[in-house]
Amino acid sequence: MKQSKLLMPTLREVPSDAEVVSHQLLLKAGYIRPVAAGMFSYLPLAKRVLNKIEAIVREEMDNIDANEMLVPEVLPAELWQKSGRYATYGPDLYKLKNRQDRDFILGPTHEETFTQLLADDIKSYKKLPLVVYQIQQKFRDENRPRFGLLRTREFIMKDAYSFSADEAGLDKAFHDMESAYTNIFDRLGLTYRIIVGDAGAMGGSDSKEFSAPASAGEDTIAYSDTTSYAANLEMAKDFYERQVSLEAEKDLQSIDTPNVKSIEELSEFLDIEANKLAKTIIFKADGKLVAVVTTGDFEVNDVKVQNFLHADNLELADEPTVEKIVGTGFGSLGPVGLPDEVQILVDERAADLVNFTAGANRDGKHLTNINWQRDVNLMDSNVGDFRIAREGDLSVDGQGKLVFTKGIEIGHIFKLGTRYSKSMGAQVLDENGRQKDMIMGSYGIGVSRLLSAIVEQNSDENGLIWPASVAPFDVHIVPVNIKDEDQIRIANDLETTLTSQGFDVLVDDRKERAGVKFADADLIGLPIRITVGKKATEEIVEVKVRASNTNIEMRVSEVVDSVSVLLNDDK
Ligand code: 9G3
Repeated sequence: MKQSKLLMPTLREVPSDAEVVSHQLLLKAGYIRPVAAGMFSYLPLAKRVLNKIEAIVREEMDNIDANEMLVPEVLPAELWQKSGRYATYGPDLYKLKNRQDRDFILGPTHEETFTQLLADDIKSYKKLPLVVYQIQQKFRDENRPRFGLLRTREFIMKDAYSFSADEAGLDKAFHDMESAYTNIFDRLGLTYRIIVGDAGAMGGSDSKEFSAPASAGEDTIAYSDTTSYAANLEMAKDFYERQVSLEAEKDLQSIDTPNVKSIEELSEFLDIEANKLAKTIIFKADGKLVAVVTTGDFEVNDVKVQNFLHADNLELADEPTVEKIVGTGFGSLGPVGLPDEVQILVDERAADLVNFTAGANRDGKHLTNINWQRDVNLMDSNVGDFRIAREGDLSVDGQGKLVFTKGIEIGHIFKLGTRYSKSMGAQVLDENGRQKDMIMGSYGIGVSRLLSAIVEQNSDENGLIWPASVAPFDVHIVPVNIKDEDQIRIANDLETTLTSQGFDVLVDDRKERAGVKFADADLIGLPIRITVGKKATEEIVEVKVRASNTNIEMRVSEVVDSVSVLLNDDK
């Protein structure tokens, strides 16, 4: 392709709202342009990279006998009313009306769509297992889209769904997907960690997350500094063994704590360590109030709470709601005297507190010498790990300390079970003629997010550095002076020969100074650059490998073989 024909609007400066390297470089190099907050156009260079990423994804999906399909992006609300998610998903779910005033959504994911399709057409276990997938735009009205393609309101996802008649079928699909994902991410040249989803139950897993280390990553990964334990901070567990205290129970006392709201203020006011105080946070889980109690030195982990409750939607209750139901604001909440409608979950560290202090659920008052057995009707089944693990704490495997790092979630695979087959009526007759819910798995890769993840792991101060497997073009031919006959002849001959060898070639035929051409070449980051300059008269050109920044002079006749070697090493 001739660069004079390529839409590649590079920028001198980068807009200040671009905070991470991948966002800055993809804008500067003319790969993406914003249309609205969290919505981007993929310009020709980005589209070429996406095509190559998707081709690799397709190859690996087809290798495990997954069926590529494509379902509508606009979905009837009825489909999500059947699963119950239409009501429980909050503002992230795009909703719209059609001309007959019927309710529709923009699909954020497609468990319901595919499960309904299978439910309608697959009735016998003999037809299972089946794996289907698509590569398609998803829509999530993120509250705070940011970091370019890392968190958007529209994004391209490969979403796959497996349907089987038994657990063994699910385990096989899950295993096949995991190995397909490792092939994909390896071929993309990405560094990544595989994180067991339910980190608590070491060993067996109901989900695995693929996390690419990067400072721009929004996820915090906690890993043990001496073992292979690694978990998303949302799920990470520190080591804790339940204790029984021998301290004698003291009488419950109410104390006036005017204007004492936070744990720090309370700790100061009473001169009691935070780990001896109880912190109470109230959530709305699918509309119901839940109070979660932890010791004052830990934060409540809302993901662990949501998973424990199997809630579709979990959000903090707002203060007016809390005041109406509990009778006090955030600063005086505690486990004693909560209305029966408020379920209480207690972190195990807080459950071991004796004669402890917490809000009295009355403005400006706290209670001291609280003891669980006597003062709170707490069900043992509501005691668990509801805390956010802390860096430096002992890792849950009892070895090593937890270390935190930032990661980009590039893939996530889930054992779903029958949650959707039940609600969508996807059953098959088993070998004994009995109706059985199909057993499902769902498997996602953030395809457009991968663009940014690759850039976050492959760039330098001059610009992008594409691995050969996904580069928009394989070779960048840069004739320095387009008025020089020798240079143009050699450039065109090389383009013809390399193209005939199956390489994608970009020729910078623009009327630009050499400096501009070289800077743009480094910026857009093609793996191999061939500079055709003064030595063209001697049939000598310069080959530059972008990744290692090395320059090699060679005869024109050697170029094609060298390019094959240099690129196939990387492909
Ligand atoms: C929604 C909205 C946002 C969502 C979801 C639903 C995340 C939602 C989880 C998944 C699970 C898997 C198939 C591919 C792999 C991931 N954000 N999730 O279900 F309505 Cl607004 O998407 N889905």
